[in-house]
Amino acid sequence: MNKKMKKNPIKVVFVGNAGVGKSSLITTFIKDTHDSEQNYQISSDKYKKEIKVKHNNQTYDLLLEIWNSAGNEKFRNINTIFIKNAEILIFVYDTTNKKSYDDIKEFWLPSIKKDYDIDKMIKCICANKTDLYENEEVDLNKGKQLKNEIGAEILVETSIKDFESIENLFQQIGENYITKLNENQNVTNLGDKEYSQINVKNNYNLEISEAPKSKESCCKHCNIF
Ligand SMILES: Nc1nc2c(ncn2[C@@H]2O[C@H](COP(=O)(O)OP(=O)(O)OP(=O)(O)O)[C@@H](O)[C@H]2O)c(=O)[nH]1
Ligand SMILES: [Mg+2]
Repeated sequence: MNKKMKKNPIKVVFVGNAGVGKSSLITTFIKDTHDSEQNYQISSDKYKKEIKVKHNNQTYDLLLEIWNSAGNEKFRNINTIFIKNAEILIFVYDTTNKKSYDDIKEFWLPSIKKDYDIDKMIKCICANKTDLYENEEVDLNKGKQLKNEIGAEILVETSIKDFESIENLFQQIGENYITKLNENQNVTNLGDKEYSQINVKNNYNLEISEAPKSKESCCKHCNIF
């Protein structure tokens, strides 16, 4: 099966207070290792990662461009610049730190909403550090409450000590992305449709301008096997 090079990655941005584990989650996922030192970041950095997502008996190959950001208050005001063109927003809080949870609603959401229409983005709440349950300050019910309040599509619990939980985070966002893409195009199976003449500009900033010659490629973000 031919696997084509992905040209236009899906932009995923991590936000959340300093120390909640954004860098750890990303680097663990990318490299399968993590830095146990807590280092405050002074700028954002990005990573690319290809993931496979199963949906309706098909496997989609998605290329993610994962943007990390700095949670430290000194650098917060520059953070939202990196939200531009984001398709997926991941709000991370530390389950052992109530303030990091509260700040999603009190700081991160309003700051981002000021400049961007977040209704057009897939929103994911990530409750991190679940391995530290003895020090838990924010339980899962609070996570569910937040999910409803901000209209997030996804809520996941993660721990850098549990690689599967991080894989699950990325699977969930990938699945949600594909589902939304299907809904937006009002089709049930991308691979079975002819896309010639269709030029869809959907909420996720996707453009399908060319019909795939075979059933391998459905849009500029993904390939179907
Ligand atoms: N036990 C445990 N520690 C974690 C987890 N995730 C992150 N940490 C630790 O928490 C600390 C902060 O993690 P970082 O990844 O640097 O946090 P950050 O959100 O990137 O912070 P800033 O870059 O300052 O915004 C580090 O010491 C990590 O090892 C987790 O799931 N469990
Ligand atoms: Mg960091």
